[in-house]
Amino acid sequence: MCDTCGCNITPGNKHLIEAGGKLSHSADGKAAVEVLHGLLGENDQQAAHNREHLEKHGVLAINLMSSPGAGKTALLEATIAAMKDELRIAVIEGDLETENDAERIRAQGVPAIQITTGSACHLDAHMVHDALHHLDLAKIDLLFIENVGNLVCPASFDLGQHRNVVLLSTTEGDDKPAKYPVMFRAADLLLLTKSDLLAVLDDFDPARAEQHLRQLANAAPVLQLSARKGAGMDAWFGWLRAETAARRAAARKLRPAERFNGVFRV
Ligand SMILES: Nc1nc2c(ncn2[C@@H]2O[C@H](COP(=O)(O)OP(=O)(O)OP(=O)(O)O)[C@@H](O)[C@H]2O)c(=O)[nH]1
Ligand SMILES: [Zn+2]
Ligand SMILES: [Zn+2]
Ligand SMILES: [Zn+2]
Repeated sequence: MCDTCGCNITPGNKHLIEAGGKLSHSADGKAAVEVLHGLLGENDQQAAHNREHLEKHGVLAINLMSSPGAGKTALLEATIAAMKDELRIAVIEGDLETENDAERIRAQGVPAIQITTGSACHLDAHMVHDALHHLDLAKIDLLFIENVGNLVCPASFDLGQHRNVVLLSTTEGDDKPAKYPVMFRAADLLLLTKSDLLAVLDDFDPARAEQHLRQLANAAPVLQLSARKGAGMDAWFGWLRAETAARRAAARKLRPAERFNGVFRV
């Protein structure tokens, strides 16, 4: 749970601690600690339920995380433009206040559900669940969840996703994995974004960024790309193709057992 900044309570889960809610307590310190642990448990259960929804339909869900402005929405725009005829894509957008990112995605012609988190600096599984019920999962192959721009809290909340993709832009410094280890340890893929700016930035070394990731014992692939200029995007598309195909194959394996509902189990 987010032990770091006390932002555990979100518009998605606050019904659990309000009067009559499952975790409502008197306000002494011990109760507060119990409530926070309770919220963590509830989040994980909700995330498992979200994953069931997704897996039933063979949807691959990717949690995109980065600091603010690292290029998540720009990456999504370029990815949708290139791949929307090949994969059925939808997006859940997390932001503190505005609907701007969802509007940018809708302009690409795919469904986008905006979650405004208010003061919470991350998405949690309850907020994502509400958004899932606004999407027709039977018509989606690939669901991107753009988390709130923040290198700390989002890494602590399971949303029910299958993969974490973390973006690190060339303008941020190559030592970010060392400074924000929880986030970078969780990465299944690291994207070094805005590679077009490497030519003018003399202090970002992609090899050093990768070295910092390896020092966290994370063997995830590292790709360099520019959503603006298109460089390196093919490797990212290839990764997406492989991951969506694997998810569909896993869903096909599940289906026969479900269809027979145990009656013909041998
Ligand atoms: N030079 C360059 N600029 C980029 C690239 N990708 C994004 N940008 C710029 O970086 C800024 C932030 O991009 P966004 O895509 O909005 O970043 P974000 O991560 O979605 O931001 P938040 O949702 O606020 O966290 C914008 O001015 C983009 O035009 C890139 O590949 N190269
Ligand atoms: Zn927080
Ligand atoms: Zn964005
Ligand atoms: Zn549900």
